[in-house]
Amino acid sequence: MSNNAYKQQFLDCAVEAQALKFGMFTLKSGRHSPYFFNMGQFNTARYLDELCTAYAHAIIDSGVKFDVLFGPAYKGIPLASVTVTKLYQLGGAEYADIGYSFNRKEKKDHGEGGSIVGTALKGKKVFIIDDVMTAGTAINEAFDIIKSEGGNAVACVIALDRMETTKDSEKSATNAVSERHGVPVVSIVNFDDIVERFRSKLSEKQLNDIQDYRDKYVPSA
Ligand code: OMP
Repeated sequence: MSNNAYKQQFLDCAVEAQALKFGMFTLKSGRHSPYFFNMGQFNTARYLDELCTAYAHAIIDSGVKFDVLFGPAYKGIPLASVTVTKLYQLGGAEYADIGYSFNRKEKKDHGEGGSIVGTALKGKKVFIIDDVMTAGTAINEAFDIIKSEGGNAVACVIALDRMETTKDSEKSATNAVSERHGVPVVSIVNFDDIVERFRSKLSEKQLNDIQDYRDKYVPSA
């Protein structure tokens, strides 16, 4: 599938699933956004299949070699599990032995103990899979977990790069995270892809709100 085709298919599915909505939403950062992306809406067999197919395309396109796909709890758990099988289906033998894992939110002190379920991260090249990046707070926690487990984070993939500045710098969060950890941050789509795809369907007011938001929070390239 061409690069553009899987992105468009993913965006159309996001609107159909009501994962992508236009309106006014308050973000974790306190910013008031004219759109919101809710990964939890990909909650049927077909939606999850479409979502993880798009993730697998983005990971394959990145060309990064890795051992384990790691999805931080809770939202990352189905993402890592389903995407790793999609990688095998789409990418073939090269992905047959890729592991997957996720962290426990509560540490277990009986049985084998430990805070990771699935493939251990120690000494492994780890690809992080997560939902959305706004200011980069959530993803930084995932890098900390991998480090504390002795793993080596080599890249991360998100469904949506909102292209926004972090709280404390003028750079986009994706650039800041990429520089801070020395790894590529890839996404299925970004803010620009959303606006381009739905421009003709949005009202003038919505487009103005989007432009205002961009002026405030999205650094010029
Ligand atoms: P940062 O931690 O600031 O990068 O924000 C990312 C997190 O915010 C995601 O993991 C979500 O919990 C939440 N979020 C969304 O899910 N969708 C959005 O469109 C925007 C946010 C957000 O609050 O910024």
